[in-house]
Amino acid sequence: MIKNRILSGVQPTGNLHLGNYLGAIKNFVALQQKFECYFMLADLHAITIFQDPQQLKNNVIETAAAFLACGIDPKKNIIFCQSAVPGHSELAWIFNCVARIGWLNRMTQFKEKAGSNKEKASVGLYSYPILMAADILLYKATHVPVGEDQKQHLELCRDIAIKFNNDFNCKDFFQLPEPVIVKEVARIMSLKDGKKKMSKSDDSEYSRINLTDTEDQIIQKIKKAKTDNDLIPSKVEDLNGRDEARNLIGILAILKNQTLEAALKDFSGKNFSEFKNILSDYLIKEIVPIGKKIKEFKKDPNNIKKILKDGAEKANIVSNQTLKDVHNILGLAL
Ligand code: AQP
Repeated sequence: MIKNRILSGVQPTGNLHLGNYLGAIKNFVALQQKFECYFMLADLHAITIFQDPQQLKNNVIETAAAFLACGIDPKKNIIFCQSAVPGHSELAWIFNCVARIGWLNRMTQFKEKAGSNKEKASVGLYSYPILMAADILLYKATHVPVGEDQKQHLELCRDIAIKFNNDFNCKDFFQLPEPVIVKEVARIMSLKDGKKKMSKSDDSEYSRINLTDTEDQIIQKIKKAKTDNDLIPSKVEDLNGRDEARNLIGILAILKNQTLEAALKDFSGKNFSEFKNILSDYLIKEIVPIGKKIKEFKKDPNNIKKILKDGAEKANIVSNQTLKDVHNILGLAL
């Protein structure tokens, strides 16, 4: 029985931002101390929405550079590109035959991502959670760090594991992965609209802080970040209905490793201009060094490619074993 294995990933879709960092990558860095970690660049997930091929290649290098710049250690962890391990696609197909259409129809993220034009969305976008289940179960990951938006997909992964084990009478073949809910998992919202999450694909650069932003860009973006005309309150409940204010104060609280209450205490009764200067300072301190390291790592793409190749080799060993067992269980490829 595997005890402590994590699988997580980030789509190489460019513009890595503060949300990806505080909501995911920073937590990966902490998790590597306690778990055996598989961190993947989820390029097969990325292509559920059209990606320019050359841009995708660049984004893979950029995202891997960001992993390294943030402190993920390639000697301790397996960092790899999803498409370099064919087992992901194969197990996803097998799970397509296990999962039920009704299960997928309940996935709210598809509804959000496909928007009003569902008929025009790719089939891949619809079956994305099946590939995610394959990603996790291929390595028999025991734990998956998830934010709110991914909880439903992890439930689906568990349902697939249960049905597979039952249908094929192989009790416990797939262990049920547990969510790792990082305390106060950061959900960082757009700087322009506190109801929308900060996102790589937002057309406006002013909606997000990129990990490669310069000091000046951070200052400008925070200056222009939407707030309201009221003063900063002293109580958390007074932030209700003030999404932009809550978001900015929340970001500062995370950066200072404080509760929202404590952050409010420092600023209650003040307006946002002084607050924004301090927030910019904290962001610059945290983000600018990462951006510099990303640029350094990107200067040597061959080093990054080597790390990904080594990672894929290790990942393929585990993947091939799982697939061999699955073939046996299903009566495939004698
Ligand atoms: N705004 C966010 N706040 C907190 N966490 C976030 N994540 C993404 N946005 C935020 C977390 O980052 C990890 C990697 O995300 P992803 O690239 O796999 O996909 P995503 O969630 O679709 O990210 P984006 O930035 O919103 O990209 P696009 O615009 O391409 O869809 C995940 O753990 C995610 O929760």
